[in-house]
Amino acid sequence: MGFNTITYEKGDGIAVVTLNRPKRLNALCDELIGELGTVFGQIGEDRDVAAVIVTGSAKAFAAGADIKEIIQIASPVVAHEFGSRIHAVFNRIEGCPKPVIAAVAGFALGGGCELALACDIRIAADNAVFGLPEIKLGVIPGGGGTQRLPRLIGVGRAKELLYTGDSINAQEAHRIGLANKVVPLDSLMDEARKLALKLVKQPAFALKMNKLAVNEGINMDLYSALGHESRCFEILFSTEDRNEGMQAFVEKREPNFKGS
Ligand code: CO8
Repeated sequence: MGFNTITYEKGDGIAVVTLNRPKRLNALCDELIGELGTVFGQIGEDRDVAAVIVTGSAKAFAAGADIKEIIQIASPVVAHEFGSRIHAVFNRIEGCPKPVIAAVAGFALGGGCELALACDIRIAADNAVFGLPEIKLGVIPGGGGTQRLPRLIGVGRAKELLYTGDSINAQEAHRIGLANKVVPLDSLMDEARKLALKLVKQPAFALKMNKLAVNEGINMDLYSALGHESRCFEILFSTEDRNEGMQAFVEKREPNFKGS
């Protein structure tokens, strides 16, 4: 399927989704949001894909929602429709049954930062800039920023970023836990692929249960979440990969996981 605002390629079990509106710093226009939703629908069902990388072309990951589009929103009703659509797409990315790595170079602002937050792991190039500047536009983040950021880095630090709208560099993002690691710009995609390849080799269903345990458990109280973890743990004792993993350990050899 052809796309206008993103590019999509896959190989070695890895899908790479590249935001591609370089003249607008990959601002998330309506068409791009729709295409992201479509491609993640395909990725979710594609058995050839075991890990995903989301990145941006040119000098940005994404500089936020397309302000030249959202300036046209004239009522809370339309804003609600827009926000619901964003949430549906970002929730689809967060809920993707495969691990999703954000490879962030340059600006990840507003909706761009929120997109990175919907991914499982964020690798930042040393030129990355993160921020939620919506307050400076007279609004607040509408793509999950007020919810996913505090869950990731803590309420106090998140409020400082949300209230000031200040941007932070890659090192600061790493220090506060927003970025998992910082790498030189020219090795960003190599690092993201290296991590993705490592994940491709993991037992796929166990990886999926890991993701479910974390993503669903984080929205529960502790004891419900521990029960949820138990169910995810128990079901893995019916898989061939569990037999293979433990047998390989006993036989002192590398496991050969099949994803079943
Ligand atoms: N929307 C539309 N166009 C943009 C955006 C944007 N978010 N960001 C940059 N552009 C355009 C610029 O207008 C410019 O186009 P033109 O040459 O035609 O004027 C081109 O991209 C290059 O940008 P700059 O010349 O400004 O580049 P600089 O390197 O000087 O500055 C900045 C880069 C600092 C990133 C600057 O462009 C900037 O501040 N951009 C806006 C950042 C921002 O406020 N983002 C938040 C947007 S609101 C939001 O995300 C709400 C989220 C709600 C839900 C989630 C939606 C997906």
